[in-house]
Amino acid sequence: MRPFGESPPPGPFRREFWRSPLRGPRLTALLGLALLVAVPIIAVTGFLSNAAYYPRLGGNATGRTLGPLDVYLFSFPRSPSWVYALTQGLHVTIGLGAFPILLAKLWSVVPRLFVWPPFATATEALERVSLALLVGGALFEFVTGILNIQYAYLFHFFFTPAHYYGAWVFTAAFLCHVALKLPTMRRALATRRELSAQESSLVAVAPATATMSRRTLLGTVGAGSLLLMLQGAGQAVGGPLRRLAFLAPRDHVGAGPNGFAVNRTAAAAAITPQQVGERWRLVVSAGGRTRTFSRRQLLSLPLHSYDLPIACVEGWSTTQRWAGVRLRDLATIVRAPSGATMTAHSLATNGVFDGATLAPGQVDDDRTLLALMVNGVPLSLDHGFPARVIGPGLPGVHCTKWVARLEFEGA
Ligand SMILES: Nc1nc2c(c(=O)[nH]1)N[C@H]1C(S)=C(S)[C@@H](COP(=O)(O)O)O[C@H]1N2
Ligand SMILES: [Mo]
Repeated sequence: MRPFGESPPPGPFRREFWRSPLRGPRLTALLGLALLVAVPIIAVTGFLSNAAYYPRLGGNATGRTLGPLDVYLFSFPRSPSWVYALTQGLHVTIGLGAFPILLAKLWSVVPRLFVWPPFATATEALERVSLALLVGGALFEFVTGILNIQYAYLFHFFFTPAHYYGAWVFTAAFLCHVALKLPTMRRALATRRELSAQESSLVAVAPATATMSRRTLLGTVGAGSLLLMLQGAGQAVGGPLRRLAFLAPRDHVGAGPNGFAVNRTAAAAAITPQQVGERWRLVVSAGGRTRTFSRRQLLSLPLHSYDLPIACVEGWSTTQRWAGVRLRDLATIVRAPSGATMTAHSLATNGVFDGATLAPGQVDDDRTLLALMVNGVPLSLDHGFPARVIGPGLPGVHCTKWVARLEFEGA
């Protein structure tokens, strides 16, 4: 069977089309090595993030039904309380830093994507498909991830499952690719000699004059990567380092003790002063039992305070001192069964994260609070007044603001 003609069509399928003298196995291998370090960190922290979100609990699945790939063999840890800020900070920071390297790597091998004939044997066809999954998967993961940082859940129901299942495709294709290419990479890194166009299909057959050196190219990619990582780290670590986050999409809103980053403002959530005024009540329920609290009644319960981060999936984080009632204490008041989950419902109803379910371990943790105060003053409306959920190791999406109702459900 010969589905393709012997000679390639004019254009990118001809080797002479690709003229940069910078391309070569060594450049590709160096960029590949950098990705070989970065991608496993990004992948592992990404899968951890999915586990941290507990999508197996109904209230967290953002509308999707769980599939066979939703395997969770462990509960996400809660100590240290910044564990999720760390894993997700790494995911986003290293992901941002890896993006220029990925683009440079794709550029360095782009002639390979246009080989002629596209495939001659079934094995070659299979290899092309795996390459398409690798390149497509990588671009899809990076582009959706980066867009999500800027447009927090722009895709709403789409982002979480798409980024998650895309990650499986990308990870599988990446593992195959590494297994196939590791020897080539090692060989290329071991040989100092420039290879000829006959020896490597990455080398141009009719090279143009160089407009920059390979060193300049690597330096530029490295500097871009470093800059993105510094800005990512500024967001992830917060505090004074936040100044580094020159692309930070989350601004400070408010001043004084409430002057720290806000993802979703009260205005965006369409919270009205009447909803959170004197007539606001918290409804706590377990089984058929229901108790109602005013904010004053909540403030008269034992209050506890802890330094805890809000750590968003978008990679930014901010640690503040929160004070409020332990969820555990509220569970006791309504006689929730031990091992109960807790679902928070917000006054806001126009967002994707106007509620979330916490797992039993998170509910029982001393440090998981229905926060009423922050840094010694009442929460500002933008930070979730009258009450918000906060706890150790929780992804930001679990820290429901403007809470109206807490529902404990038996084990
Ligand atoms: N009611 C409500 N609470 C919410 C959200 C929301 O959209 N609605 N967003 C969550 C997300 S994704 C994060 S990261 C944190 C951010 O807290 P902040 O908006 O105070 O910065 O709030 C969480 N609480
Ligand atoms: Mo978030």
